[in-house]
Amino acid sequence: MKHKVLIKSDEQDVFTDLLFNALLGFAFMFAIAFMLINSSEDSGKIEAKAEILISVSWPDNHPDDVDAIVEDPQGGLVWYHNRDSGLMHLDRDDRGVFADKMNINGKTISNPINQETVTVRKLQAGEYVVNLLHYKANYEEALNVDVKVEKLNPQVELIYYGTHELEGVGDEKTAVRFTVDSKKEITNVNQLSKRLLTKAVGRDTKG
Ligand SMILES: [Ca+2]
Ligand SMILES: [Ca+2]
Repeated sequence: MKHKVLIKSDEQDVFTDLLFNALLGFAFMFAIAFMLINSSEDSGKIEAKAEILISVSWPDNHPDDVDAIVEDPQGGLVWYHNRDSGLMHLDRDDRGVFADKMNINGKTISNPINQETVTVRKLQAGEYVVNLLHYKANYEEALNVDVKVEKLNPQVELIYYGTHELEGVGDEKTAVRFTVDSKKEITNVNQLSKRLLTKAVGRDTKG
């Protein structure tokens, strides 16, 4: 039979082992958690990377549906029917006031903003064309649409800002064209008209 002090010492050893294992377990979980946090931050950075931001906006609460159509140097199109080309991405098809009301926790929240944003994720040398399409018109008078093009790297640089009038259903206008040269500089910003809808038409209409 062991002496009372020795028994106590054994119990303490078991306890110390348990405590040590528990601490080791916690340390391990912390390490895993940190690795997960860091990796998700990293992938987030990659996801958020953009070279050019193209914003198309029209007055808040206006019921008209305007569509941004952007063509890249390879002839790839991004628009409401094809929101992602791999190199370009359209955030959403803003349809005026349609689908601008959301139900959050039983309350109806409305988003007055009318805006479509296209991000160019990787610059290709050649010409980009930004067109506007008046997909749905509710009034006789022309609709003013603002177009902004920004180059984001190495610092934010405004390439173009202008207002364009859309004059009814089916009206398609070239808002701006610009060329990316071999040094990734923007040149030849102009408004020469180019129809992109002829390429896009027949592929789809909205439901
Ligand atoms: Ca739209
Ligand atoms: Ca809207």
